[in-house]
Amino acid sequence: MSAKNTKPHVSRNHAVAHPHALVGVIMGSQSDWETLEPAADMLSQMGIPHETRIVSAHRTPDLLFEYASGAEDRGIEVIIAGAGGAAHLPGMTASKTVLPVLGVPVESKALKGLDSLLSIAQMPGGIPVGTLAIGKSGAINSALLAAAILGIKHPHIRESLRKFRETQTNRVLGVPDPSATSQSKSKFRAGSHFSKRLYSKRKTSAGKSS
Ligand code: RP5
Repeated sequence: MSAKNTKPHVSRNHAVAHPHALVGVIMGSQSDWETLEPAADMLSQMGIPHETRIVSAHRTPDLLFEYASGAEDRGIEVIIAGAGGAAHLPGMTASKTVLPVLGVPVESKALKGLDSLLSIAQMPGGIPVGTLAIGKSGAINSALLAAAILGIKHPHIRESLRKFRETQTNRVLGVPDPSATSQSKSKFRAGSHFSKRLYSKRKTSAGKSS
């Protein structure tokens, strides 16, 4: 991409494009941002250029078509699409591009996201959407899966992912005792006080019997 062409492109439908984004994170509503923000945070943490946009399958269908059909030409390599309820955004996006589309079911108020999950996962044969878990776990994993996909072509992204996984493993191995976490520290202290009393009782009775 030339230096001249680094300004965000704004179409007549206001689809603002990040000039170097490899991942497009789209969502059906502003209300989905809370769920999708961890995906954007994880992409930032992995050093993956991305853009975030509200694109609604139902409220802005023309924008959805424009975004999905133009993403490949703009250099986007993976699309993460989050939506809730009758969640048609990931599937419709997938129908307009051959880029991999990762769907994040947003937890809906009425059905706790089961509606979103089924709407995204139950695609007809021929148009796949890689469907993640409901809510923030799914959003985080969508970014990690995007990193794995991008890592095939971009070795530095694969190494970022490897580093993330190593750090995560070491963090878990570093605290093998669940009672040592901050939440259970008070219990631990109480337990240790109790143990001390018990120990001194035993010592006393042991002393008596000897
Ligand atoms: C879907 O409808 C969106 O993805 C969102 O999860 C849900 C509710 O949208 P709002 O009514 O909060 O804008 O299209």
